[in-house]
Amino acid sequence: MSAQKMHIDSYERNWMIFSFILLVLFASAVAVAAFGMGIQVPAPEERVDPRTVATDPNSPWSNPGLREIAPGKYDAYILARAVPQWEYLPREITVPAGSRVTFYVTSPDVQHGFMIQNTNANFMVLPGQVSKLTVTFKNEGTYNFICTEFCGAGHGVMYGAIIVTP
Ligand SMILES: [Cu+2]
Repeated sequence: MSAQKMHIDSYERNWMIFSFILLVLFASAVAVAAFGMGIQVPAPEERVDPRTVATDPNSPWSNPGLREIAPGKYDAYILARAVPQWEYLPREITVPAGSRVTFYVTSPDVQHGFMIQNTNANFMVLPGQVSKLTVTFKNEGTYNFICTEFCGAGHGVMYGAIIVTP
């Protein structure tokens, strides 16, 4: 007894082959972006209590700012807030060119955004959650960051800058 050969219409078979090629292409594109170009997806790092995150002395956001953890490597703790006024703390960060900065951003009140111009950093900042992303600043210059979520009357003045010195 021989196995019966299944009949597939050539039109249908060509579409199946085409879809399979597309799947392989998309998977390769994701692999190249992740491993070859080092593109990361912003991930929720940890949960925090938004009521105490800015005031608890054990919370790094009670004293937001830049910490050098190794030569050329920094952790930046940034608080995005709407109360008492719309702002980022700190509003300005200065690092030398070539620095690798890991941002840890959270909000004690409402939802904000965090987008650094001329980089691939663009993520949401949610109360109760820490958003983390690492950016390497190869070239000197001023990289403005802005809030990308409408967060109230002062949304338009919610911005800051990363100054990369030579
Ligand atoms: Cu905002």
